[in-house]
Amino acid sequence: AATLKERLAELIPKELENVKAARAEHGKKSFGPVLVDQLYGGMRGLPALIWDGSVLDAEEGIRFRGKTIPEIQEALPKAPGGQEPLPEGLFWLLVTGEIPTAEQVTELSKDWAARAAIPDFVEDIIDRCPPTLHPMSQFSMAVTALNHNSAFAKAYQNGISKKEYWGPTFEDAMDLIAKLPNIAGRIFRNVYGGGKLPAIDPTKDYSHNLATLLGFDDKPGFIELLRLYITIHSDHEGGNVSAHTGKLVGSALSDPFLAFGASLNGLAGPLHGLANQEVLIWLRKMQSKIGENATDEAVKEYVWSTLKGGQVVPGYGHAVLRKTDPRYTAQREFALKHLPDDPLFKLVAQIYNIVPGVLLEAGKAKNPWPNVDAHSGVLLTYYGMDQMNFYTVLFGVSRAFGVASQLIWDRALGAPLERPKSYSTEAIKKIFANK
Ligand code: CMX
Repeated sequence: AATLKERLAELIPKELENVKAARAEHGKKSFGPVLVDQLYGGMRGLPALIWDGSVLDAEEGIRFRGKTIPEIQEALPKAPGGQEPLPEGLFWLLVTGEIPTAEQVTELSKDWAARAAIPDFVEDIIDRCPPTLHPMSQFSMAVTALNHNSAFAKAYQNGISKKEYWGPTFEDAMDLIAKLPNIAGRIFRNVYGGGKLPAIDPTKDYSHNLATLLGFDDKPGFIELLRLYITIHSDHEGGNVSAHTGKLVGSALSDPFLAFGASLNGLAGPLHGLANQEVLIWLRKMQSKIGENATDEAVKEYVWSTLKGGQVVPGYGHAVLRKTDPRYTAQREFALKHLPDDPLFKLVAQIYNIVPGVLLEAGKAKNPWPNVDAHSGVLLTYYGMDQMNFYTVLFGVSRAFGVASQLIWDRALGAPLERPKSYSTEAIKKIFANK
């Protein structure tokens, strides 16, 4: 069977033709008007990017290469005895658009295990961070420092031809993903204790190894959770802050480590990936204020007090989605299967029945439904990971899968430097003075 790189080499010439044909047929067609409001409004809804791994529908949620979350849960290879898809298979799907065989997935697990070691100086950088430095800042520094050994940066210095960019980008993308468990595990143990970092086991899958490095591999449920977690957090089309940042920085031909380091800094914001930490903090505050097993009325009042305090309800709302996030639903189903009686899960389920009504009544949020971040912390807490400010690191490990696969294609298809046009308010006033 072909390796991922061999399969890519076959697919790239076909995709170059496919893009050429699409541009020849549709290149001069208009997507409709651009409103001045969109320039001021965070470019919401502005068609602006090509992103092949996944497309987000406002009503239905994400599809990875055309497949919904339930469909990939069904179709992708599982670990022996496991029920959740292996993220290795999701990466193969994101890169090729094809479902891999079990054997191809096993080869990826082995390949990543073989690439997993991080340079000594990167270990030193992490070890020198004060434990008070947020894990996401440590994570981003370590990933950025991996640029030291970038195959792409080296090849570029040596004058590689544009046609060959994708080869070393692929190697960097694979190295990036492979090295994240060692980085995440090291940060976790430095910040929260847990002793010396164990070695990667080349016979185990990626999620199993990540669980081992974090110190949670004695819980089979946690390993299964990581497989699901990494799969569903991997990609959410191209316009979200972390994905778009990676693509933007990559478009300057910054290598995948520099590009993904930038993605992580965006993911670390509270309106984006940090929301999964914020949800748990918010839930804990609520419990300390109104107690456990609080009535619906008391919860409702607490939600209102958050809004009246000028704060957002973390884990709810979305810039694109207008229905419950299927990533939330997948995690809820996992909870119903593995921890139906967990008190914190019950609170999350109770909130699910209350927050949308309050947000609708408040009348501001365009989407009152929960997003991915409303649920993940509860599942991690159940298995003993209650270190909330580490949660976004796990989101980051996962997001590498989506960003890395798009970076490979951007270099394969010769994606240009991104450079949209900006205007000052003075310029806008002048342009539209008499219109
Ligand atoms: N709680 C309170 N107010 C909210 C809200 C929420 N959960 N979601 C939206 N609103 C408010 C916005 O703050 C905005 O208020 P202003 O008009 O005063 O600025 C108004 O409703 C309109 O916003 P919107 O168009 O519905 O939402 P945006 O596209 O601007 O923002 C998002 C989307 C996710 C940032 C927002 O819903 C939010 O802040 N949610 C809470 C944070 C969160 O869960 N983020 C994680 C998203 C998923 C992820 O990226 O990981």
